[in-house]
Amino acid sequence: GYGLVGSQFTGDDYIKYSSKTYDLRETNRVDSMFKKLRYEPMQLDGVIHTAAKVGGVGGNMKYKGEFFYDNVMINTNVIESARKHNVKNLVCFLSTCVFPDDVEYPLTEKKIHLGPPHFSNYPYAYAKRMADIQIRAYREQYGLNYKSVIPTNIYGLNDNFDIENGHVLPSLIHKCYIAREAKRPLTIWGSGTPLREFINSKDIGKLTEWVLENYNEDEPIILSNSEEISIKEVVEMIIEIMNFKGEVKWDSDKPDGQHRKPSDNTKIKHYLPDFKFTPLYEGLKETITWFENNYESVRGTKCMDIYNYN
Ligand code: GFB
Repeated sequence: GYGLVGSQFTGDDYIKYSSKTYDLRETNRVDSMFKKLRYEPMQLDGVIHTAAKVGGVGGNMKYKGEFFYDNVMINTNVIESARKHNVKNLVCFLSTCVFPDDVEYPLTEKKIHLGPPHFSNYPYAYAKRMADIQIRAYREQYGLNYKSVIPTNIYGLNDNFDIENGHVLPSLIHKCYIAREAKRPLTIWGSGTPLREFINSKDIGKLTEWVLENYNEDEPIILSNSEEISIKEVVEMIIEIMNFKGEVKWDSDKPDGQHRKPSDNTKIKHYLPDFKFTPLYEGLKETITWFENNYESVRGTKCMDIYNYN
């Protein structure tokens, strides 16, 4: 409830728990959580399940076993315990990395299982695909209004800015901050040619609330603005916003990950034709301002002494 996505759901309408209180990999702890919810004063209308072991291409390639086990246990426990405790409505998060690496573009909701995912994050991708299977099975057997969303790369406030294991935008913002403060070169991973779609966590919050209240289909729904940008172009945006004047280096020993994952947002645009996605430049400016104003308390900034970063 307090991470990149969960922190978007605030106010008296929500009861939120953090992984420090309930380790969702432990079945009995998840059951205790749902039992506790029974004694809360408010009617439980539904569950937005945002918990996951997540990371960028670096974390996914380094911790393949953990990414598989943790996410399979978290999702299996939450979906099964919600059912056992009579929860009727649940939204689960997949990711655009679940799609096959070799499939006809654009990526639509029907193509999830049409081939193996990219080697850089297959454990995480398969774990997320199993949540899709579990939800379809529970809808058929129990008639539950459980569904899943497929967000593209999410960025925003309260993200994990760890340089080694974080996603690309928070990692680059953090590295650019260090390079600027320590007057050192800014090193970018890979070739810069891969393409990504980025969606602001505020938009994900609004779209997910709509899905909880209005969407009830077996098939997941993609949440994306379907606007691709190259890593190189997004680096230029970050450098401009952060007023970095130093040298930029490219580390070709680091992975490019998937070359692209162009998602088709026809379905969400059909339901919400007037939804306005946050422009990337505006979203990055807000995220960078927040990061610089909160540096000491931001997740992932304790990973190093900024003046010893090379
Ligand atoms: O967000 P990211 O790490 O993961 O983006 P994916 C990786 C892309 O950004 C690669 C480039 O093309 C990298 O070469 N990049 C450049 C960097 N500099 C950096 C850097 O300093 N840090 C990082 N992390 N990347 C993830 C999946 O894939 O997408 C997850 O692994 C999840 O499971 C997430 O699905 C949404 O976009 O490649």
